[in-house]
Amino acid sequence: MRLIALIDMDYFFVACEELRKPEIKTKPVIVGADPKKGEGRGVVSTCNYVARKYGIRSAMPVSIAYRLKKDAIFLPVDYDYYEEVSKKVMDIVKQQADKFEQVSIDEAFIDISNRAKNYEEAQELAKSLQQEIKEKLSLPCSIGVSYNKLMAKMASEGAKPNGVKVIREEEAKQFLAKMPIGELYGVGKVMKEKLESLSYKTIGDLASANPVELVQRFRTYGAELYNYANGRDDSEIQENYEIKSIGRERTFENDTNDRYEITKMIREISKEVAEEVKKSGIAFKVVTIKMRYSSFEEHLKSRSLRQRSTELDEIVNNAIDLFDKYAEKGENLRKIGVRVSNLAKYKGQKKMFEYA
Ligand code: TTP
Ligand code: MG
Repeated sequence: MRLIALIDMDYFFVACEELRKPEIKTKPVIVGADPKKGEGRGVVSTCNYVARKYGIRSAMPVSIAYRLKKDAIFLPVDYDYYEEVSKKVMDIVKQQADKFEQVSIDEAFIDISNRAKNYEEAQELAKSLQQEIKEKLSLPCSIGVSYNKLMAKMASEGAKPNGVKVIREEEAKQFLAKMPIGELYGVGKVMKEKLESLSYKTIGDLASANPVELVQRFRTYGAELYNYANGRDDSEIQENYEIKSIGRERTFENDTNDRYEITKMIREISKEVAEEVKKSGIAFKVVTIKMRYSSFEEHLKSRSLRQRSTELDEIVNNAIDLFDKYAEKGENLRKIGVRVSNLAKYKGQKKMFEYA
């Protein structure tokens, strides 16, 4: 029998901060953009459960978080540190797995079918893994256990915080039926609204829909949605999932040294790169531009950012800066490319239907 677990760390970025600043543990803590006394423009990356009591949530504008709790502790994102902690967590998790797939900085699927014979044994394994992470690293996590990745993920949501939840195959449909459609794995905000406007309000509504209609409407996503709503997911644990870089390049219609035209092209291709970055839920540390001249000579210039980013502006500004600094002035360019690398996953693919 197939047994899959999803380990998801609780309020991860803040939990990491609490490790090195234990005195903040009992206070509302937010990691994210600088609130600048309510004028800040960025968002909350995450917050601890004390802060969640005031209604503060991930992805909320930090200005609103500030309004909800002015004297909360606001800390900047220190991605490199969280990644160090994440490596330690994942090293422990890997040891308990037949197969291991890290899906974001704080989440991993493991296949435990050869280590547990049934749901009871799988639950014991999950509890002891949770205990081991707590003892060795003083970090809380939640673990979902089920018969496929989809349901393990759904179970982990139900296990939060600091719990272990098992969903047996025979319980799955009932577990899903009453849940709002937005809770289904893979359904983001846009898809949620689309589905609701078609009167699919609960996962159960979708589970009993006509699959042919869903496919007509949403192509292959329709079939996947239907399967998910019914608790079906055959996808395997993908070991060593890794993309090394994301980039685009384009050849000019006519070779050019016109700064306006070149920076316009840089903006265009950066936008495509940023879209792909968002879609894959990764953050990058290095921005590179490639300049190929009419002579076919090729120059690559890179810049390493102080912190990992997911932002279009960071790509565009650095790419244009690199161009201004390093381009051979007066030489015609034949082709230009923009690439980001030194990537790390920071989010699961909860929004994969957003792009349907
Ligand atoms: P999550 O596992 O979604 O959130 P969490 O670990 O903070 O909280 P929970 O207890 O509910 O699991 O995301 C993991 C980390 O990814 C999170 O600590 C911060 C980061 N993150 C963002 O930067 N932006 C976001 O919108 C989300 C959801 C997470
Ligand atoms: Mg988490």
